[in-house]
Amino acid sequence: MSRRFPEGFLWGGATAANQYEGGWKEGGKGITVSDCARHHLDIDVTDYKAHNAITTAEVMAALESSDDSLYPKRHGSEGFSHYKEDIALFAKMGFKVYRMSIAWARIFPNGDELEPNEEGLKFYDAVFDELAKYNIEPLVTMSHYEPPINLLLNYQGWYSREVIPMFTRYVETICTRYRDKVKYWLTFNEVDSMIRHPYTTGALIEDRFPGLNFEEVIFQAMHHQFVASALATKICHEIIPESKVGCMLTKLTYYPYTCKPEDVLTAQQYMRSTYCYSDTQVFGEYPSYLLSKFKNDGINLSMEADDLEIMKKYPVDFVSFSYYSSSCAAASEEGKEITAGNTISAIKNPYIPSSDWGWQIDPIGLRVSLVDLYDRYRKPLFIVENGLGAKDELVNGTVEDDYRIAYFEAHFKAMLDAIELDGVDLMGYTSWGCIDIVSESTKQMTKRYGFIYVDADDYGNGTYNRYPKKSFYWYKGVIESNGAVLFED
Ligand code: BGP
Repeated sequence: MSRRFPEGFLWGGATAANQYEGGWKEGGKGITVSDCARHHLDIDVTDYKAHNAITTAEVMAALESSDDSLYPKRHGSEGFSHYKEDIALFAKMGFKVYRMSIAWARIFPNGDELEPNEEGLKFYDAVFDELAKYNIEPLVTMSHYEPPINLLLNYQGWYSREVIPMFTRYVETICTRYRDKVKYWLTFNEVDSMIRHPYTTGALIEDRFPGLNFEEVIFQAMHHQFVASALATKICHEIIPESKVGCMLTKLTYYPYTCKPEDVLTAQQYMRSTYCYSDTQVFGEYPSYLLSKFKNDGINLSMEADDLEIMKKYPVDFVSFSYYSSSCAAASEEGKEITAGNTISAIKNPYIPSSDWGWQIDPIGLRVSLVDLYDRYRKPLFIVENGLGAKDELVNGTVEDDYRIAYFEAHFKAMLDAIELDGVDLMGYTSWGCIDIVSESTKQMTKRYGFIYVDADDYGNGTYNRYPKKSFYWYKGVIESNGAVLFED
């Protein structure tokens, strides 16, 4: 009997409203931070920090600009008008689950309204009804880099405490409206990414906090998201008793560059610097080592009396995460080659290959990550982002993306090893960018992840026609055989 994944394994794919939908002003939607993030195609694609840097002046210029070619997330993959066609293609691949996000600004355009935008609610009703036609289960991210820009302009982003009740009003609205259509939810996408791109995740720009310790501002904003995430979990369980709510972390995996003890210690410290956020959402309290960091770095969070009680009372049901690549860590980076990863720059591992964007390809690292997370949390896991951003070429209406098939094949085998050999409880898998969408970091359309090619360039030019790639048919075979095809000669 050839190997296969467990019965009921949730195979699928993932997008996010800010990178997929476009229609940035349609259906009553408000403007989001992502709509004001322009691309910088002249900057080295491995320079993550530069691609995510932004100032208030640049936001104001974006709000004035009608040149959408500079702001790729305004059109994304034009999913707002193509979603029915796309969902039919997902169904053709056999998707069991589809991870997507609801754009907060479609429901509350400025975030602070008391009444929701009915047109926005209707749009997602239609999306969920389309998914239901094909028995595809939605897995919905409540916040995926889509804070309304109003929260930055007229509040202090997530640093403002009053954003918590705005968010819980949004959560109450969508859980009530979609109580019969959605049972799998994620609260914040990569809550830890607030540290590495505070604008995208928390609507924070340093120049708006003169005289303040910006690191403290970021952790205060993250505290508000932790409270909001716990309240969202509470609300979701109350309105949809059978719901499962997950946290979502950027699974960065670091190897010691050498067996020198100081390199091993550095790698351990780097791993803790991401685990501390999922620890907080899974165990419902700040881990001692994060509290030590706060104390040692002079970070003083202001909390209300029942914040910690709320966080403790409403931990998540499962742990979801993104995994793309692994990196190396060493006590000193002196003389070592640096490369990029998801939201980071790090020491390059000389033993493994890299993508065209410098992200290192390491399927064994996915198994290492699954074992680490399952041993740490003993909660069901869900891989909600994984994939290869590559320069695809459309020839005769398809893309011969054997490189992407090789990436997925190796990662799927590592996943099954983790399940069968390491005892990991893995609920499902949604590949990132199951259809070509705008990159979060470089805002490029040409950093393609999809099983489906979208005819559009980095400036928004193109027909936006969809073309299944070679990997589209390969993934269809994987899903219908529940992975058995991976082990046939
Ligand atoms: C993660 C985000 C996704 C996606 C992914 C790939 O951090 O959750 O939104 O963008 O990174 O990164 P990129 O799009 O920069 O290639």
